[in-house]
Amino acid sequence: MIKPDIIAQNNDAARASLAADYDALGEHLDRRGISIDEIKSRVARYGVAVPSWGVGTGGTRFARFPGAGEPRDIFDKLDDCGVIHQLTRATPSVSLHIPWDAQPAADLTSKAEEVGLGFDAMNSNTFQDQPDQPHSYKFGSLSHTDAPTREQAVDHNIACIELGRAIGSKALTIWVGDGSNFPGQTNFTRQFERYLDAARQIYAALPTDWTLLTEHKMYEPAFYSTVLQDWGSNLLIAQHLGEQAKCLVDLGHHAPNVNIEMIVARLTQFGKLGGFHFNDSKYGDDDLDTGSIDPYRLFLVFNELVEAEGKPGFNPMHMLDQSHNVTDPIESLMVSAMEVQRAYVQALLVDRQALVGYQEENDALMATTTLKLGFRTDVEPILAMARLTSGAAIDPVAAYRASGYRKAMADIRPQSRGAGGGIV
Ligand SMILES: [Mn+2]
Repeated sequence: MIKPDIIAQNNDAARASLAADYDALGEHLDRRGISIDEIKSRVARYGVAVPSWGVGTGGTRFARFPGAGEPRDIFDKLDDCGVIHQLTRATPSVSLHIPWDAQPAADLTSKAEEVGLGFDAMNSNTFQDQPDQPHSYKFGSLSHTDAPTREQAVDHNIACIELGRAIGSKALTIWVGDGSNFPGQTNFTRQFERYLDAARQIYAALPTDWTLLTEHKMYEPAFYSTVLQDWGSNLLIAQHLGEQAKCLVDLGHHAPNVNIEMIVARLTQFGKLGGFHFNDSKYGDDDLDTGSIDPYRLFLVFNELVEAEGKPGFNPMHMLDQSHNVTDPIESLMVSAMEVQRAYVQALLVDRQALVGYQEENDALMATTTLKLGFRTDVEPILAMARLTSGAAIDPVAAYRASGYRKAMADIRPQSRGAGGGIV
């Protein structure tokens, strides 16, 4: 973890200018009828989960260039996630990926407690073969033509639920790579039936206070068809399985230019929005840092989320899901968590009453201007003040760099090899 005096030094240097900026923004927002302190406390209560795999350096299918001091196991990963939360107070929980992070529940919970974190959704993995598994997922998992392979995939998901129960998780996220690479390779209908049958068995093992999240993705690793390729198929699954089944939306898992915020509205309208994987994308499932390419789209997604706040049963889970190939993952995750908070605050600033009025009057120009006013407001002083008052750093990246944490980890953790591609 970072020494408190490093954070204090960082904050002392910026405290006075932050106070001035916060007061100036407060006056401005006051004229718009908005209480800056109220917005600040809402953002201070907001958290986004960090994926355990996000703290390792990622790669592409061409290569992976390891960083210094990469985490060796889930306990190192929890240390890194603890640092992210310590400096930002924006990431109170970690989402585990099984079997990569499989360890005895007691060890996981005691380490999480030590670094001040909880556990978010469990993620199963049936897209790669594990050394000791009898059946291969080369041609699919939950939708495989072979019944024992499907059974193995179901059992793995149930094991994820059992471990999750023991560490206080409340959700299982299933993403499968099942699909086909050639027209004619699979029968779309029979493959989807097999998937639904397997998903029903997992759903039956779900504790009553859990949510089952299914995550659609348009393509990759299968390139001709994917069993769960779009939000329509995802909604069908969630409706088919029952009340506790909901859809997870990953911002990178759609065709370019798809109106994701409208998908969010549709799923919300029918009580089926279960959660998010935040990231950003230029072309496909690029897994770039949240807000790095299209912050306006992120804002528009949050506009729908804020619009739905308070709706009965509306409580989607929020998680980052990114791959950091050329940056220090801790820095990228801190910045991304703050970008998520930024979009949330900007959406909170939208004058919804005025917006409804312009929508009713079909005043397109004033409606879109009203929306954009939220996005155009520089809310950094609110985010920074929320961090300062909760004991985090005004400038988390500067404090992190000043701490020398990465160098210290590089001395302890051996350099990993760069061979092989693949995401983390
Ligand atoms: Mn995802």
